[in-house]
Amino acid sequence: MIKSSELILNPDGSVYHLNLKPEQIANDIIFVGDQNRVEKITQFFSHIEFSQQKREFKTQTGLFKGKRITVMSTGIGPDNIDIVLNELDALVNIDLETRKPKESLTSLNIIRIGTSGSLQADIPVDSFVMSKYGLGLDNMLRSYLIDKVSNPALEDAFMLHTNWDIKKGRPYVIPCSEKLEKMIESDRMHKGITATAGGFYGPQGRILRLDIQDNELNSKMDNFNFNENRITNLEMETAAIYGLSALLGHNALSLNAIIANRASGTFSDDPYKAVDELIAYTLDKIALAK
Ligand code: R1P
Repeated sequence: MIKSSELILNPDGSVYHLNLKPEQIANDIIFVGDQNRVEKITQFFSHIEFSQQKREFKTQTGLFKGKRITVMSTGIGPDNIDIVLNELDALVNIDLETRKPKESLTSLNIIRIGTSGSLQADIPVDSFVMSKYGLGLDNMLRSYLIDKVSNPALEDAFMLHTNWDIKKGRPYVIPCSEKLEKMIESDRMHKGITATAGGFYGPQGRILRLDIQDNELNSKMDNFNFNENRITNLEMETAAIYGLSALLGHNALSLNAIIANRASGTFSDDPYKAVDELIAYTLDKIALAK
């Protein structure tokens, strides 16, 4: 039995941060970072059966072209992903009455629709990136036993190429779900490794007033190549989503609208348009899937 200090439930029986009960979520789930992006997606639903928000975690479940989908905001960063994935998994794979893991486990399909900065000059603003791998620079996942899901060869190559300082912790690499990759891919998508940072400024090489540990990290990342996979973009959630999903038995795929190009120093004139297009693209692919 999992103690009430470890799996915290609210007085109504919902999980602590997400404020959700098992029947309120669908098997197909879309993650967004920004809580205001939830309704940009659910505005296209024919029916919304449920709406909830606690802190930055806003959830709506409804129907799109007959398919039941949950859309949920995760807020920013891998620490939030730890909360969201563990509580979502508890909703489907732990009996909240007995507080015991279920014998038969459920696999959720999780697709992130995010925004991100490209590291490659030829992946311009307003394009879409699908993350074949998540490269976690943030350490969150290292609190778990990850040897069965991580990719030491790719991690070692990255550390060697960038002369990575191990004081920052060992990066981890986790692949996407091949099932979701096949469902969503098309010529419209750039594909590659998405680096996930544990912060927005220093951890992504942005210098305002503070010196950073490695000024050259972004340029070293942009010419890293491992078996024809290069690092396409930099954001703050993908590797953590891939890692916890792989460990817990869920399928995950991360899609990002590129709103900044760090190589050319440009920012989209209309970042919302690219996000809107990625939303329409993804919803149609989910609706078409069996
Ligand atoms: C930073 O501004 C946030 O934007 C990106 C980053 O990953 C980070 O969460 O994604 P979202 O737009 O999905 O939040």
